[in-house]
Amino acid sequence: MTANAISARIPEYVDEHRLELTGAERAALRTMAEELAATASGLVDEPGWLARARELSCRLPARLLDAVRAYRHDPGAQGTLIVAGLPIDEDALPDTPGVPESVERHATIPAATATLIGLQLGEIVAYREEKSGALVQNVVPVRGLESSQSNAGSVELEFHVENAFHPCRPDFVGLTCLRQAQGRPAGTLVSSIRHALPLIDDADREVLHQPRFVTAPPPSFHSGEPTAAHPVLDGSPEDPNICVDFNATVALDDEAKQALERLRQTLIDTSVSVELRSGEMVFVDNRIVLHGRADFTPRYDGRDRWLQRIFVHLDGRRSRVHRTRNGAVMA
Ligand SMILES: O=C(O)CCC(=O)C(=O)O
Ligand SMILES: [Fe+2]
Repeated sequence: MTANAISARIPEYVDEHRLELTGAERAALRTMAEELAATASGLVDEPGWLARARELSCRLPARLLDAVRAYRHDPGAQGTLIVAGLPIDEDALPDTPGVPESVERHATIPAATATLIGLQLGEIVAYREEKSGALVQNVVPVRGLESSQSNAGSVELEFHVENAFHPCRPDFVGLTCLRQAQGRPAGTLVSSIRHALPLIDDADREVLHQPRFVTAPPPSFHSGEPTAAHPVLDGSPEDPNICVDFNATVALDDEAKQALERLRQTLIDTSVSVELRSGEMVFVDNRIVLHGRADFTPRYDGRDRWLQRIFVHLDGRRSRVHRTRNGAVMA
């Protein structure tokens, strides 16, 4: 099917939300991030710091607020929001961390910037059982974990919905690029069910809407139980949500297995590579978009690919039962 035939069959969504900040907007954002870096305690995970970040986030540049609001209203066909021109100075960064489970506890300019934007999209959350519950997590290659199906690996990372097994998985995943991979770019791969759906036949859609799949926690989680049987597609048949991790979801019968394999292939065929450069950030709508990563070759020389990740929920009340003392971390 040609691209035109595909677009004729899907509703008219914005395809990709994208904003390039002007020099003046970048300077304004830098001033806010610097103020936050100097706000006690200077620690991202501390409730007082986060409260100040939430206040300041209301004063982001107007075009950025507009872009975030439009994306929240409707994430578009590709389900991504890309913001370019963030105040990140690659030459001023320390070496790319190389240790397992690395997180950013300090209110650095990149961490503060992502937090400010994320707090306008929704509520920033984390999971105690993953990366010690830090709100800003480093996505870096780790020596010895090359073949791991986690963000510490460097082999191709299978398409997944983030924490697909979890009843309160993120609504959005935000990835900020501090440092691009050396040599060949290592793209974050995204694939939207809104692009893939027209290519899935009716029989497969019906199977995928039935609770014939089970999903286990990803390797980054220290504990957690596999789900009960769940559907992969859910909600509106013409614009469904998707919940699957091709490294962690298994079909419970042969027919479901075949439908799942065809879905995987269709999502690969309709995927897009987002090759972030330093100072660019992408949000993926984790309800309609799967993400993964191309393979790459780390050098472990302090100049490797370095992203930072945040998770965003739209409805804090829904996760309240998992969050102790009404904090940001789910138990
Ligand atoms: O490295 C990437 O581009 C994405 C990795 C990933 O899936 C994640 O950090 O959740
Ligand atoms: Fe992921």
